[in-house]
Amino acid sequence: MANPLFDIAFGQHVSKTTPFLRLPDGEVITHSQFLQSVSRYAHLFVQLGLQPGERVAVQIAKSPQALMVYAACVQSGVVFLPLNPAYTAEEVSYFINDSGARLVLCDERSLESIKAIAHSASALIETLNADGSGSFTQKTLSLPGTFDTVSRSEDDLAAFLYTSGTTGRSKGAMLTQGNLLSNARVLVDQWQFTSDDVLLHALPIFHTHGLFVATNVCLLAGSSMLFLPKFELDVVLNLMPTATTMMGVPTFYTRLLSDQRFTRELAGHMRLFVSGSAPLLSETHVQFEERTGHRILERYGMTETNMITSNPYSGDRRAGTVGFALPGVEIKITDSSSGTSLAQGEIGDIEVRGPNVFQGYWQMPEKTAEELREDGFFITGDLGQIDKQGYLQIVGRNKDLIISGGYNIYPKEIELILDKEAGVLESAVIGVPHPDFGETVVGILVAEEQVVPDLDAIKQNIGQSLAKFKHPQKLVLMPELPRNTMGKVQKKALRERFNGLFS
Ligand code: MLC
Ligand code: AMP
Repeated sequence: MANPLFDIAFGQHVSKTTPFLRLPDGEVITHSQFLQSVSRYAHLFVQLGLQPGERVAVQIAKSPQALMVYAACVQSGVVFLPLNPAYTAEEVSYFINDSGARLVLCDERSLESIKAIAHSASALIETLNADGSGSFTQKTLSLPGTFDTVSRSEDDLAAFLYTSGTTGRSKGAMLTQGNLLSNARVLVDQWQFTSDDVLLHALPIFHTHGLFVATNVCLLAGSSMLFLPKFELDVVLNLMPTATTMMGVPTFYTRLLSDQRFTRELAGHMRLFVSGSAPLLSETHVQFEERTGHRILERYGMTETNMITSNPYSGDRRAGTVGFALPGVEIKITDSSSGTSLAQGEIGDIEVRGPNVFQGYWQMPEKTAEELREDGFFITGDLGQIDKQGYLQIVGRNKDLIISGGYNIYPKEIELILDKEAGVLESAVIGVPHPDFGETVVGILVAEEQVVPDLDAIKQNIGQSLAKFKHPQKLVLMPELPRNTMGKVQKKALRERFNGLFS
């Protein structure tokens, strides 16, 4: 096949005048309208001199046009690199330079700050705003609505998704067409998506969940999407009776349950609710079933691996578990130090192998070798156990990571910034339970002798460097950090101490 991902996900719909995207204001974009714009965008990539395999870094709001950029990248063989619009210029600078992006797409409002970064990295820059306007779309208006799809193989790269690391340095996970396609095929089958489905899409599209899981599944099945700019409770409640499925992070489900308008009748037209990206509390699962009669289907995945496991569509969806390995995907539980497989029921590292697993981290062979074994097993950094029936339960993390509202936050990245602040001797960043976001960030600071650090100034400074969702919700001063005999900071003790801060 000439370009497997494009042909199967997008191209198969080229002449369809059926709805693909339904927008909250009632506007409908059909498959063929969508693909005509995609072709125009692909032509512009060629005009701008982009070669297959080169990267396009995209920091724009969620919109139909943003999705068209993804599709145009696939059609022209260019690598799609989506970035959270919440990232600061400092964060974006790292991604542009590290990836060697040839083109940067940003909102007009951030043009001033991003332009200098793009120029110094010798990247081109164009704008694309939330309403679809901008220099990029302007230049595509006169271009043809058909494009000769560039030939690609399943081993060619389709996307780079940056994922932060325990060292504080983000890594570009390289995902191939085959990684994305194999996973979407399995999920369509497992979750029984068809062209009758209408997915309530309220997730961001710069992460695996909203971009690949939601969008690729709908494309492969020919389903349509109610495409919302973000999760807004009123809008979601209003539109739910016209949808059949929803994918969300646990915060979506706790927010729905917190509203009395969310009733069994309102969810009556829905056939499936999927949750992932962060742990779904068993009590949320139970409350949801009591309220709606639906059992949320929880699944487990990662940027590097796409989806790994899923609870069954037809069988027992078990609260507190993430189900079984997907067809074609192998999982095993191993001993952290030796890497050997553990007996059934024991707790250890979750490792995964299959066509879903990425190719490695961009220009970081040592990091890749640390996490991706030669035999193809990827060490997820999550700890789990498999019960007698084969259900996987995630019991913890072997990596210092906080998941807030489905966003991953690596404490090291924040600690490196806090440690540089005036009057701060050292810091420790932890995640503590939060009623809305599941976990939230707390920064613990130890002051230099005889100094009282200015916490307000520190908060302000953090804003220059880090996206809002990574900011500590609270900064606390302590005389010293608890350490074990090896001198390692005991974060568990800190988490226990500050456990009730937000409850
Ligand atoms: C927003 N804020 C957050 C936040 N989201 N803070 C911490 N954690 C978050 N996740 C900040 C805002 O900047 C704002 O700051 C304040 O919190 C309140 O905003 P809000 O309006 O209540 O938040 P909202 O915009 O509604 O966003 C919450 C959310 C959103 C949960 C809807 O974060 C979201 O869509 N999360 C999904 C993340 C996701 O897609 N993850 C998938 C990763 S892929 P202020 O101070 O300005 O008010 C992956 C693999 C897999 O993990 O398995 O799927
Ligand atoms: P990311 O790096 O953003 O792709 O996030 C991947 C991480 O999210 C995994 O390593 C897990 O720690 C976590 N995760 C994803 N799905 C689940 C789930 N259903 N339950 C618990 N944790 C999850």
